[in-house]
Amino acid sequence: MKKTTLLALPLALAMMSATAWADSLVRVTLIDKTGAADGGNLRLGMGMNADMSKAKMAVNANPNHVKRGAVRFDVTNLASAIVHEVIVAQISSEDQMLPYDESRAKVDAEQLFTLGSVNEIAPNKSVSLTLNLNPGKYLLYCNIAGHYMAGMWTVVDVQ
Ligand SMILES: [Cu+2]
Repeated sequence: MKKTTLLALPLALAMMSATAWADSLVRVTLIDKTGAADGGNLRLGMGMNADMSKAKMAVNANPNHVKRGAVRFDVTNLASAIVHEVIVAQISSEDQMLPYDESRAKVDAEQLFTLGSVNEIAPNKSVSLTLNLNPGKYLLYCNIAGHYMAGMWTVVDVQ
């Protein structure tokens, strides 16, 4: 009995720290309205003054303002059939246009300051990512071909 208690305590502490470690929690949901990646002609990238109500796909972050420190992103793919991903990159402004490779229909991620990512999130799956963030603006986007221009990005402000 005593041995069980001694073994269970470190495990309980480890589980607590895994969930309580972050200073802030951002719930991120990935959605698509079409059920198919047909957003090829959309031009809904950041800094393009696009009408985001036309977005076929989206990254939603709640809240989108957090304090500096360890920020945990709980990412859930709410799409019915499409695999998505989330890449976190620091940006200087929400008005900037991102480097974009038209032939691949992807953001040129190598030109961005990427801090982390969660790749290949299957429909109805959740993945967590914790990053230590300084004050600034952080782009969350999906770089599966066509998804970014279909509207799959958002910006989180860290203060
Ligand atoms: Cu996507």
